[in-house]
Amino acid sequence: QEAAEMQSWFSRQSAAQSAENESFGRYSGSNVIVIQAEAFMNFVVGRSVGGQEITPNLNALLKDSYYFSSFYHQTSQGRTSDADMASNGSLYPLVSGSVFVRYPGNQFDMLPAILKERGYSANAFHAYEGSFWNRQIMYTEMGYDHFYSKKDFDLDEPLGWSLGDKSFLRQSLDIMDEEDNIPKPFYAFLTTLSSHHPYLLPSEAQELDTGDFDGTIFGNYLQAVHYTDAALGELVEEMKRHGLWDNTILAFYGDHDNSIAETTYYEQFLDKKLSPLDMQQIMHQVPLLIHLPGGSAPVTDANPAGQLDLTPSLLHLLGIPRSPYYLMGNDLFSGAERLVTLRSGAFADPNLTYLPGEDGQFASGTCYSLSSRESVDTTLCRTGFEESQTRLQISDNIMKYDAIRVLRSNRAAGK
Ligand code: GP9
Repeated sequence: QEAAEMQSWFSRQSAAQSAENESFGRYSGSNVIVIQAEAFMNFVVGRSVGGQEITPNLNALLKDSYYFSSFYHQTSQGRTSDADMASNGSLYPLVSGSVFVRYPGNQFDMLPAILKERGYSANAFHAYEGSFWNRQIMYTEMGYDHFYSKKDFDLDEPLGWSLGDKSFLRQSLDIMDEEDNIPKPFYAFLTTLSSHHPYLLPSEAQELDTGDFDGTIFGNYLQAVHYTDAALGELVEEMKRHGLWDNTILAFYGDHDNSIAETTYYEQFLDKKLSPLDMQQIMHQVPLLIHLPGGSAPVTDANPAGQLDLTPSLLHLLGIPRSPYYLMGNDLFSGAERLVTLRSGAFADPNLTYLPGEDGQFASGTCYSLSSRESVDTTLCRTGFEESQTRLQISDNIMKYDAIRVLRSNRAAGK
């Protein structure tokens, strides 16, 4: 694509996906805490096993939060790092490899850097080796003041690969709340780890009775998600204790699926037969919760949304116009209709979902109506397919040609 074509796509998207409505800037100056939760999928939300809620804390928070119940992870081979890139940089993952590893030196418009321009401090927290997914380097490029990695935490709750999420979140909040460390307002990005494959928690941390799933990887997964949910509940209590609850936007979302692809587990858990469309949605949807300072009436937004939408949406709440930035996602608070594209070329809009076939050619895919959940004439999905291909191509060119650098310099030169 020519730079001019890319620029005009961004200008169109920015105009379509922003609105200076009543929520624009309503939370201007608030702190922002974003929690990216490992393998935390949407199908567990509001569900129970053996009469026990799997995510009681998330369920309770939803009572005064926004809940995006058809929120897609948009990751590919770069897994957790792709989720981070999509959410903080509003760009797609690569077909192969991770942007964090392959293109850390490119120019991007990243949420931490944007907020720093507005007087925020910005810090990343993840209790694992700093070099994993090239975070140590990428986080500097992204504009964070500091990346608190494994070496910065007291390993007082060893669990799985590293520190348990309960201690991780508690210690992160203690760090965040020391004014000398982190001036306010702040942006904090936290990546959890305890619910990582293969989901084996020590027996004392297993609090669910998973019944027939006991001893299976699926049962272990439910235990792990339940543990992370408990860690979230403790974090909320700590935020209240630290006086951070009423002046902070809290966003919580899952990074990607759990890699457990056997349909039978989900059929048994949900007690119904599942279609290919059902399975695609289960494997690609993660929850997004946004709790606003002071809380809100509960809002469930069931229209498709995705990780690329996080940064434009947070900017909206903070009253920061997106127009100067090269962000591809939707603004979830603009009221505009949304298209959500996955790396595979699958997409969802409010009416249709397209699932590509083996060869990726348009005609071999299947187009579904979301109201009937039946397949419909494939040509109904052509416009969404073509626009999705355009988006993926633009994102790929941004990576390959460091195109945001070019677009910025063209703009500075008045071209
Ligand atoms: C490790 C963690 C896991 O630091 O983020 O990443 P994943 O294996 O899920 O991509």
